[in-house]
Amino acid sequence: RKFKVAMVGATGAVGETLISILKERQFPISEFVPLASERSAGSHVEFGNQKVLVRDLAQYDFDGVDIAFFSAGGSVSREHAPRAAAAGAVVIDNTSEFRYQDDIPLVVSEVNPDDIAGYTRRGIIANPNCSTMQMLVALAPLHRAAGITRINVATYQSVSGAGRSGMEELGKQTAAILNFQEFTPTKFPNQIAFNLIPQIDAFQENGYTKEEMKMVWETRKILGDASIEVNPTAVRVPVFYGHSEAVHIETRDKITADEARKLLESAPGIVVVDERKPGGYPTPVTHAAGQDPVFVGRIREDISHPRGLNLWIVSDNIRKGAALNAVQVAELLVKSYL
Ligand code: A2P
Ligand code: 11C
Repeated sequence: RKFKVAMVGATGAVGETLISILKERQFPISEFVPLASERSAGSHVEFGNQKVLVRDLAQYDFDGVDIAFFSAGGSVSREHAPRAAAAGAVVIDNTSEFRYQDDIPLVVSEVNPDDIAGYTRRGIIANPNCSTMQMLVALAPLHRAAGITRINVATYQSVSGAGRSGMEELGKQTAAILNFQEFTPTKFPNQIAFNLIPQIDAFQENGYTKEEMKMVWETRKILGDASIEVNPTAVRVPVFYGHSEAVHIETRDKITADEARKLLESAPGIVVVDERKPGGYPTPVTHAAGQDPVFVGRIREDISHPRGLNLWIVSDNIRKGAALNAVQVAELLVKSYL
């Protein structure tokens, strides 16, 4: 069977990658409907060797659509995802709009695929935030083996997480600085070229940012364990594609670096790059950008804690962090449920 697939945000950074991953993985599509705002309606996107007309989401009726991917921001999902679901589509939503609602499944394909079954309640499946996604692909096997009790994490997040305009801002600022020109930051709250910014998304009342709290809420929901403590600091860095994370875990049972390395080497979706020599670790540019796996390196026991372990986790935030996981969820959905 083939499926009618709609894509809200088809002209954006995640949408573009969603299209190429659907094609790469030969997702069974009978009809593809790209949707965006009225700004892009009437333009075309490339779908394999076809050019497909982009339609205005606000005017579009989802009747007959089987699967609808949403990657156009939370407010767009809030308004339009429920009407797509009411029309009979299963929505796979890339925004944070529905993630924290109890009757909405939040799924990492390698970690909690069985939670997809809950899609029948609202017709919506939420895709986690990129920084949570790659962290949990790597931590779930360790959690199953040794019981993670606490996670300390500092992220190094690329500008593509902020969409096309984030990438444009890094490119333009870099060019301006190298040409001794003035500029004013617009997308990010500070200069991002040749700099880094310890703020992603809005500050919350507790002094953490929303990006940081997403990692707390989503980790507990996906691992199904509300007792896990998560202490994140999220930082934007001048990298185009690929988020990196310095992660420190504390476990109930002791796990050695060798045991962890073995577990990760045989876990799905992970490539271990962990040689203790110059260059023997993953970086966003040399390993992750444009690739599917979550790369893990710098695996070592914590010299300050008897049951502590350190890891360095790198992945393409647009692929596994968003588009790839959404397609993997769609694949599981059509295989077992539709
Ligand atoms: P548009 O091309 O019409 O602006 P990115 O994350 O790279 O910034 O991309 C955002 C995506 O979300 C784009 O495809 C954009 O389409 C789409 N989008 C933004 N606002 C809306 C809206 N109000 N209705 C439909 N699509 C929207
Ligand atoms: C970033 N993580 O890197 C954000 C982007 O909740 O899906 C994704 C926001 C989300 O800026």
